Amino acid sequence: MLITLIRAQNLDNSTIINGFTLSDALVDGIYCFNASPTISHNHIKNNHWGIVVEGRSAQPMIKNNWIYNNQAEGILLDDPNQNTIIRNNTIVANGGGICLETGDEPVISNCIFRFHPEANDVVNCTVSYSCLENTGQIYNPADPNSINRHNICTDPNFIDAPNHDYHLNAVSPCIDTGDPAGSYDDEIDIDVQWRLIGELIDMGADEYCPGDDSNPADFNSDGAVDLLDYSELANVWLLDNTDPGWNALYDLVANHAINLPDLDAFGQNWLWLACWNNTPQYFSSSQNMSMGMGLILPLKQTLASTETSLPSAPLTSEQQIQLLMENITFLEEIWESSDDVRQTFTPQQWSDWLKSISDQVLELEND
Ligand SMILES: [Ca+2]
Ligand SMILES: [Ca+2]
Ligand SMILES: [Ca+2]
Ligand SMILES: [Ca+2]
Repeated sequence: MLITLIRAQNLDNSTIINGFTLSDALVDGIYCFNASPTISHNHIKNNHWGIVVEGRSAQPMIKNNWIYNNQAEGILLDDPNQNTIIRNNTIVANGGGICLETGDEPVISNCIFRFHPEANDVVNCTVSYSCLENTGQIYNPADPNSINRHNICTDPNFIDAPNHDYHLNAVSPCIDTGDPAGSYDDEIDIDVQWRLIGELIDMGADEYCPGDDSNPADFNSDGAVDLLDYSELANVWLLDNTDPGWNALYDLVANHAINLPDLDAFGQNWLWLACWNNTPQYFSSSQNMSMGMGLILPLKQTLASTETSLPSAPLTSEQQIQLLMENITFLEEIWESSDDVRQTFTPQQWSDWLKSISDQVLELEND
């Protein structure tokens, strides 16, 4: 067994200690001495201390960690810099939560403290926008300002605390009760989900992800409705339930056939992203965004004409032909304009898709 798992000493703020499980150290999970790393998205458990911060000449940022089951404090502060920031950590079932041994208070907010000897949640320092068991941080007559710190003292409603699953369940009072004035741009939670789902940031390291985590048009279940799904739809285009290869997955508007109502339904979910998906596979970078926007518009415009008329009133043959021709133009344009499309699909796949549509146009014209 190691005494200290990570020793961060005299490091500047370019160091990031991210994504580790740090467990079973005889002394410290992380010992941070006069160093300013960002410590984020770690599971720090079963050590003597979780994190020890010491020294006035540095300012670590400790956020979005689960810190639990450590024998002594989750975080011990020994004469830290007052600009040390500790926020959005879930600090649970340790000998204590955060203890300031000596020195100035750091800034502590948006944390959850639970299952500690009650007086040990937070010792010698104050917290704000946090969930505690220790009522002294909620309103302390000797400290009238305590009421302005927006702390709460209720069960955080973890999904499964006995098995160390400290995600928030749907009724958690920690949802949307973090500090509204904080800056959380581009931040992710312990699950690599976006922060700021819902109205406000949540307390603790988990941002609660509501029901918007799946979509029937996300055929490949990667958390995004994009060209990859469009391609799957293309592969089954115009099949009905008597055809080999029929799969009801694609029959979004259930009529035992994959046809225009399904394309319409697909278009309405176009570019949907699951709340857990912060890395959409297809439109991941800003350079792709312009292409994404280019895609949204023609598809939506193309499909808009069907929105009010499908599925209740069938389109006339002329309307169907027009819709299909617009789709062909749209697909030709994105093939020409996008390197990404050409790298993702073979010319054969793309022309098969186009041909299947133009075949349908011919069929309609011959009727
Ligand atoms: Ca939220
Ligand atoms: Ca989450
Ligand atoms: Ca998908
Ligand atoms: Ca259908």
